[in-house]
Amino acid sequence: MELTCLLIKPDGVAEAHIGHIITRIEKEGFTIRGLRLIRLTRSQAEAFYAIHRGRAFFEDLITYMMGGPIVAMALERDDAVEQLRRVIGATDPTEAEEGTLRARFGKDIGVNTVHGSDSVENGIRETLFFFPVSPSQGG
Ligand code: IDP
Ligand code: MG
Repeated sequence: MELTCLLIKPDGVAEAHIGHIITRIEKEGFTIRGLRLIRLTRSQAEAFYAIHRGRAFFEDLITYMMGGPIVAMALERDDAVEQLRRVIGATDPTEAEEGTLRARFGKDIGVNTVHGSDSVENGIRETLFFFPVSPSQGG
């Protein structure tokens, strides 16, 4: 079993897609080990996306992620990282496969509704970021 981190970004929460996304995640065989609604501070958003500091889109990304509450989830299943990336689709919604969450709800390469961890290591790091005790204890 593997852990990965799913975020429903501010547009997904504001446009009332939480229920759809959770239903899809459950249908895809993920077990929700942690779940919380949180509004990120600037320092939290910058820490979560520290790897992108210095990129041209960094400031827009931070402003977007601070713009409203998000839903963070710790998800478990076999091959969780790769399977979640399959469900969310490509970063740019216009390039995301039909049926993926980003193809359905994403606006553009910046405002793309959901986040999924990109490696097993980041799956652990990112779930610990939101659920510092233990996701399996309900965060
Ligand atoms: P990912 O979310 O598919 O893993 P990353 O390259 O890790 O994509 O980028 C993190 C987030 O930064 C993206 O989901 C998107 O919100 C934003 N982003 C990435 N590339 C661009 C860009 O070229 N322009 C604007 N925003 C971007
Ligand atoms: Mg990424």
